[in-house]
Amino acid sequence: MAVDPEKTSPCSRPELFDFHGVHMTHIFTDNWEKVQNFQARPDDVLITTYPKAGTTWVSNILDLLYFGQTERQTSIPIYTRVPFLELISPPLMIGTEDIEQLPTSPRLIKTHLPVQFLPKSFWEQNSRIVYIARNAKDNVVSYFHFDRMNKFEPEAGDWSSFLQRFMEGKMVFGSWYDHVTGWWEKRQTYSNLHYMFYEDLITDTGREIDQLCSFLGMSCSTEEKERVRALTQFDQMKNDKMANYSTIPDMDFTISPFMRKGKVGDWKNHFTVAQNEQFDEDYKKKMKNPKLQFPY
Ligand code: PPS
Repeated sequence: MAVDPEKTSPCSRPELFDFHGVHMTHIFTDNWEKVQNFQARPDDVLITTYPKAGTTWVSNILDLLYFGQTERQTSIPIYTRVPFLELISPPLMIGTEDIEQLPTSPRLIKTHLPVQFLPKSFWEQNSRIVYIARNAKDNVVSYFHFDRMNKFEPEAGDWSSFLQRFMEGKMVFGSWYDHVTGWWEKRQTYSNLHYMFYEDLITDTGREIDQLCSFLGMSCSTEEKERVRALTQFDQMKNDKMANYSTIPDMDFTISPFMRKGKVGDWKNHFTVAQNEQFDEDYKKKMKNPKLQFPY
């Protein structure tokens, strides 16, 4: 597949377009054929989220649980240890190729794909999938600051127009509402899917690590789990060059750091009362499944 270098220039931000009913940018669709034909393995572990829901945190937890604290953690950035399946930004990052080159077993793989776009081999191979969901209000705030600082994202614009676009699902990877609901409902037919919440990770990281270990069939000692918990606390990761994305030149940390606040409830510093009322009203119409509840 030929890649137009113009389109991948970090100087020009990519445009959003409708891709099979989901808003996307070309850096996540240019490699579509290879993504769709990707060959998953039965022991692959897929870390799946809507953007900004805790992917990096859980990636780091799983990487430490599986491979321990070795030179790997101190010398290889998290985005190389856990490649991003659908990302294509040649020559540095081509998710499908980066995964093929992983020396580890299992392979830890990151994706933001909505459930209907996941390559079918993951289902066929019955690979383990960890899905992390984050409440919509904190999620949109985190996404806003990310789009301000990341030249690989469309322009963020101002906060109120960004919030409007979020409610309309005109974000890269589409509608938050469809994403979290689609993956939630998939649990009914696919049992190898562990659905967890960012807010629970904040409240009791140790308990969530326990649950991850049992889902992954791992027997980790209490000391081991405690070490992983401590190593993946927000301040620890914020200062860890191999986990905090500071090695990516197209992210401007003077605008906003990747590890920004790491909290539940920061939305209260962004939403006006009117925005909050409008958001809640719209939310009720879109989120019809009473079992899928988020702490705000
Ligand atoms: S991405 O770009 O989609 O992969 O981003 P993602 O990693 O999913 O989400 C980034 C947000 O997760 C926060 N984060 C953490 N919070 C608490 N503890 C730890 N260890 C941690 N690591 C990452 C990060 O700060 C982003 O949230 P905000 O609200 O912007 O701070």
